[in-house]
Amino acid sequence: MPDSSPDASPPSDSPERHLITAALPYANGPVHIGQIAGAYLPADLYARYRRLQGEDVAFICGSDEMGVAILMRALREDRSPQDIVDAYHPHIRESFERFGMSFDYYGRTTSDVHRETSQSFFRLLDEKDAFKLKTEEQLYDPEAEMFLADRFVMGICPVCGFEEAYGDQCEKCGSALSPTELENPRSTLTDATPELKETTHWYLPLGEMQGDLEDWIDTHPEWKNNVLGQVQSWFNEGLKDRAITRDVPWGVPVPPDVAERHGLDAEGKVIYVWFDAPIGYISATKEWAAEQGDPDAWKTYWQDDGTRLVHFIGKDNIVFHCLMFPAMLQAHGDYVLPDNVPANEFLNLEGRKLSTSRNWAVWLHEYLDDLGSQYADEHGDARAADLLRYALAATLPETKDADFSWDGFQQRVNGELADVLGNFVNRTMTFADRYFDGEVPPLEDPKEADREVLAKMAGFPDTIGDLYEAYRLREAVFETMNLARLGNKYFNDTEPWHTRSSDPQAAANTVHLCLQICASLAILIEPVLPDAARRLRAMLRLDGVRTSTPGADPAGASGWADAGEPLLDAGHELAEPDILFDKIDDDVIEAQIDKLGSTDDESSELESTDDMESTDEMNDTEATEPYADLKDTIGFEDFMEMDLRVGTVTEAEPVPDADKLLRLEVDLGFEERQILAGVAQVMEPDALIGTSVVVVANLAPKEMFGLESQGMVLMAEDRDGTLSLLTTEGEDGAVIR
Ligand code: B3M
Ligand code: ZN
Repeated sequence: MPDSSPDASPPSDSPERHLITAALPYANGPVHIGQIAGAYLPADLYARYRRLQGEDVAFICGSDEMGVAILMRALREDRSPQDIVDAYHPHIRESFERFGMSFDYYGRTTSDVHRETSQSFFRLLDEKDAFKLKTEEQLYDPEAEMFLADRFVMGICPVCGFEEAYGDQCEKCGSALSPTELENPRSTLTDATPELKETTHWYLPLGEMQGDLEDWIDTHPEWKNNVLGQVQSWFNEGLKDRAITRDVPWGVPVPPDVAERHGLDAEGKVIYVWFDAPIGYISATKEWAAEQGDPDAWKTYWQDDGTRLVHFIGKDNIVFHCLMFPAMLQAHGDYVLPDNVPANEFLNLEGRKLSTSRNWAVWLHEYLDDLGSQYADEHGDARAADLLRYALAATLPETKDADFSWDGFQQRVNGELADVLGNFVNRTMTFADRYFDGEVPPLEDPKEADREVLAKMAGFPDTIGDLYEAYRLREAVFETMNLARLGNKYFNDTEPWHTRSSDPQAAANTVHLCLQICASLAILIEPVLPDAARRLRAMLRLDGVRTSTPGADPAGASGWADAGEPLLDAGHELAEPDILFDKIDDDVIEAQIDKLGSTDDESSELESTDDMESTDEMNDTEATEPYADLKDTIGFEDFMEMDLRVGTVTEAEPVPDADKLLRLEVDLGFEERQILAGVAQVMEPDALIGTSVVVVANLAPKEMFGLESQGMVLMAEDRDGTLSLLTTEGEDGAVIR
């Protein structure tokens, strides 16, 4: 058996080879955020990170189209299983694409290559006498005239007592089960109490394979505790032989020649879906290799010791990826074994367990339809995807179950993406645009604070990279945002809006270094925010850097490791500043919360997505909130009475006891004003500093909460009460008319 330990890796100057898989979703329904947080987003973050490091990555996924889960849906809807997978496979693939999943290949297990690959695998193990054949009594539904495999039977879990355990697995405790182990079994087809009837099946003798599996698992003490814990408890119980064939009418057929070897008839027998599905990773890699014009390349990934095979899955798939599939690979002998299986726990939604039948779920395609359509440009999906990618990455259930809430989502977008990252990029770009002709100013005679920020920046790629490599993705993303936080703090501390006139070179140094931080961010944020990274690179005109999109690398490009060093030369011309993230309004959040728990079946929603959202929702807002009435006409002279000026906010802090007010110091060029503004609930004080605002400069002073407000800062108020600050590009003191 090939050795997959790290010492077998190629020398460090050649790129490491990574075969990264994400669990193959059953093509029997749309994808929801629980699955995204469990397997897909973590896999994508990791694959993108590895590509940015310049490593050799094959990122493989596809639809799981066999098995009882598909058949059940088909029977329920009175359609053929093929019909079901033909509808959902493209739907899921498209949702993933819109979400920015960067698979190198997305296959399907109904393909010919897959049938051939899984049948040969089965045949080879049979010829090696790796299986046992057992004739046993199994649960049979006399009404449906069918054996009750897997999900066709429900009952009480013998391990944890959960009452709705399936015949192949308890979704509560994760135990792999056999239908006959369930207490009080009943048919999910007819609700009948099953009878016992004799049949012959192939078994994977996991009991006998336990020793080899234990030896192998022992070589991986670095795996996550939640994964090792589950595996250990199965070892403690003692592994049981698992049937790997079924008497059901949908699946990869048991090859007739293999049945004949044993004097059996293959008719009506298929390979168990958990035997063929992981082989789906192999068949998809074959198809990918063929598509690349190098049909044998799949072997390098699967059979060469240097490969690091990593399976991203949810916790309910641990037993299959850590024991059953490795046992199959060991029995085969030609394959590498997984280097890691970083399984995640579950994601709850608004404090409750996700439930697809009760529609207590956020469906990926609906999220993208709803939030993506808010943007006018053709990148709406990608922009909306970034927000969800970030919010989910920040709450990944890596060590324990985690909760997704819409308020939390809004908080992450508004308070972190917009106020921290977006604000940093925007104030930097705006300053460069306004005061340095849109060019990178030179760095000269850096002061202590400048040298310090440069030194700190240098450490980020390694710190973040180490977290990715330890599969601590949530922390990796948090640490990435810390670079933007560092940028904001440095911008605030060095006060370029003051030094601009008092010490122009100091202001140039601040902007120079802030632009370098923006360039680093344009690389380091890409795993989690691929579209924002694209737009930030365009703003900076940052060319010649690697991207994490498959096959899109310019040769000799700089990548992850270079992000610690300055990437922009003095004099480099920048593009126009652009807002990286818009804030999410309350009504968008409320609409999403309203959707939860609605009784619509997700399948009918899938079919009606195109015509569904067109009129209703959009007209709704327009109908309910009237525009404010126009005020009486005034003369030109009346308007000219008002003295409106541009000013830059130089300080901002909360006003004690007043939850709506912030105390601002505003520089009007010719004088400083203290102004109280009712924006505390919409903006972070830090986010305001350095912003150019519109001030009513001749308004009579007014005292509030013991402080004098010397003017007013103008804001726009939407019909629903949402406030946004009016910003401008004029110089401080400029007259607005
Ligand atoms: N389709 C179960 C799931 O969707 C299964 C994963 C197969 S991975 C080889 O959770
Ligand atoms: Zn259980």
